[in-house]
Amino acid sequence: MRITGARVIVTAPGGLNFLTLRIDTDEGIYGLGDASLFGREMAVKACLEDHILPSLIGLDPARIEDTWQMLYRGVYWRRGPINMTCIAAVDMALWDIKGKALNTPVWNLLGGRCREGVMGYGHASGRSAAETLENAHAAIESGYRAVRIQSRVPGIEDMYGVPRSAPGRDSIGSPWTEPGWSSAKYLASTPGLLEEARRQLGDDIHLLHDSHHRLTPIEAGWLGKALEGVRMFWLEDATPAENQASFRLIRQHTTTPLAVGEVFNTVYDALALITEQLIDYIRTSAGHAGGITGLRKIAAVAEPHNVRLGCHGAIDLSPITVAAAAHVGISTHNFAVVEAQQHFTESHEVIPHAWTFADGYLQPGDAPGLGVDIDEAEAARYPYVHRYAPYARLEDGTLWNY
Ligand code: GCO
Ligand code: MG
Repeated sequence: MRITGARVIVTAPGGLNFLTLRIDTDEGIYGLGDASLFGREMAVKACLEDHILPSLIGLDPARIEDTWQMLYRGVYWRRGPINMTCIAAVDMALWDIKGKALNTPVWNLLGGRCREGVMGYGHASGRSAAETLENAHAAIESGYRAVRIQSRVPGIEDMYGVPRSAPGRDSIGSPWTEPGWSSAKYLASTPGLLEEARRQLGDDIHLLHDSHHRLTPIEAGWLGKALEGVRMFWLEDATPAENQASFRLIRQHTTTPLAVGEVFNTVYDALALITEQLIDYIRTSAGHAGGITGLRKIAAVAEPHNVRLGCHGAIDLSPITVAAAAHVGISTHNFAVVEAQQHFTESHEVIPHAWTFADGYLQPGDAPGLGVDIDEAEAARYPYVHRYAPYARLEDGTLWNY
């Protein structure tokens, strides 16, 4: 079999941009991969179209590892989100082709099932603690066993992870600003929110929380310590992790489990975190960390260090990345949980899939390959939109981490 063509399909169902790579072969089998990268979509498209796709024509699609190494090791400029998202898309499409060619699901090629389902965590958020907890009860009623709890902090109008003050105010067009972040206010209210969540939701529910890079390492240590009585499943992205040594400091102060790495692209971004056992969960996704091959390399390093995968699965990653997580998750021993934020209805229509999510667990299904497709007529109904994450600023106007 030979690769005869490859192209990128851009669509924004529900207003979120998805990039899908389709690789065609001379035997009529095609594979799909997710190339979505929120806020930098067109850079990924250009990198694929101008630099990567021409080099794939004529290659044997069965040579997944060799192609991965060619695009990673064979190119002078390594790592980085744009490059690794491109590699991810190619890699997923090749696994999809291999599964279809052998008429078996990708999870079977990865070693077969090692669990009955992949636990997914839901989101509960609100503009008050009461609203957040009401939504958490609803998430549990809908079947989730693990829930991420985020609430607006009194005194901060708009912040990551909670409904906006003015619905309709949006990030379309150009980046906009979320002013008034205060770590002091956040730290004053967050332990109480999670204590109340534990009290109301009981001991059987896994509780998660995402600080979204807002804290300094010592503040993160304080928060982790303050949350120890809650027995959190994890505290996510407590501090930015470019400096992996930050986590040594956090670890000295708290036994609250730590998750980090949705913005990482390779195992090297987390090597010290993993080998020094400074974190408990690595958040890398197939979509942003070199595909199924990239994720497996990370899982292999993490396994002997007691670090488990807890993949990023926000709705700006397409249902193809969810499929990849389902196939890796069902067949990888140290896979703990996947973020299972519910996609918009339009996203399911544009990218139909064999994976299902019910009673808190993701199932990859039995379809050959990744079990995904793209309806290009539907996709064409949702043109690209300029959309960015906001800029966070402190109360005095200083730019802060979003
Ligand atoms: C999460 C993430 C997302 C990201 C988003 C960026 O834990 O789900 O933090 O909400 O902010 O995916 O593109
Ligand atoms: Mg996050």
